[in-house]
Amino acid sequence: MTTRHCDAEIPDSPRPPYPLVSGYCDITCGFGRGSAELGIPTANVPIEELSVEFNNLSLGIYFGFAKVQAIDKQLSVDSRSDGTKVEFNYGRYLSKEKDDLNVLPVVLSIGKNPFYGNNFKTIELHIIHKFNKDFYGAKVKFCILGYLRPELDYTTKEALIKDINIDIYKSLSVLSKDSYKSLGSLLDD
Ligand code: ADP
Ligand code: RBF
Ligand code: MG
Repeated sequence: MTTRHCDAEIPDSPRPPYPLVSGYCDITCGFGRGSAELGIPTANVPIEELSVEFNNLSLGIYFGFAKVQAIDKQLSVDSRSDGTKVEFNYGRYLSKEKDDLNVLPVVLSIGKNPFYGNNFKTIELHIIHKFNKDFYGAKVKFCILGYLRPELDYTTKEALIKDINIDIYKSLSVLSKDSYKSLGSLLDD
């Protein structure tokens, strides 16, 4: 497996403060860059909905599991700060048969996206699963099981995409070990 200078050592099983388990959080909209620019969508969750343990974590890239839940609400439209419109469907197209509602592996970015120069922190989840449609307004519950690396600046978009793909590969590899995989049950209701 590729080893990068920035890679943290990942223990054989999660060590405190992990596992950290969230409640169900709202999926809000960001700038829409994840899918459009990187081809890597991220479900953004409001940091205010997370406990102090989550908010005290160092900025960086993490892995764990996530579970999405639809809510029963009428479609609505919200506007991004740049005026573009986003349809909130609250997860009505999520499919149990397609495993969309399962406990799924996730990579998370907690940070200020230095490549884009944000001046505020976001918590974004890229769920490692192919969804057929977006699910703005749905809820997501997740656990963090470990830390991968600090967030970095890049000179090209391609270099960022390459690193995210390594993050995904590494996370899937760790999450397949029994000591990590068994913790998916933390998200059972
Ligand atoms: P935004 O900046 O509004 O968060 P993104 O381009 O990051 O826009 O897209 C995020 C949206 O894409 C999520 O809110 C979710 O509805 C949808 N989505 C589709 N596939 C995934 C996935 N695998 N992981 C996370 N979100 C996904
Ligand atoms: N943004 C950065 O500026 N630097 C990073 O090192 C970085 N790593 C990321 C790793 C993962 C696994 C994910 C899902 C996102 C990462 N991002 C990073 C955030 C990325 O810039 C952001 O998701 C998009 O701008 C869409 O909001
Ligand atoms: Mg996003």
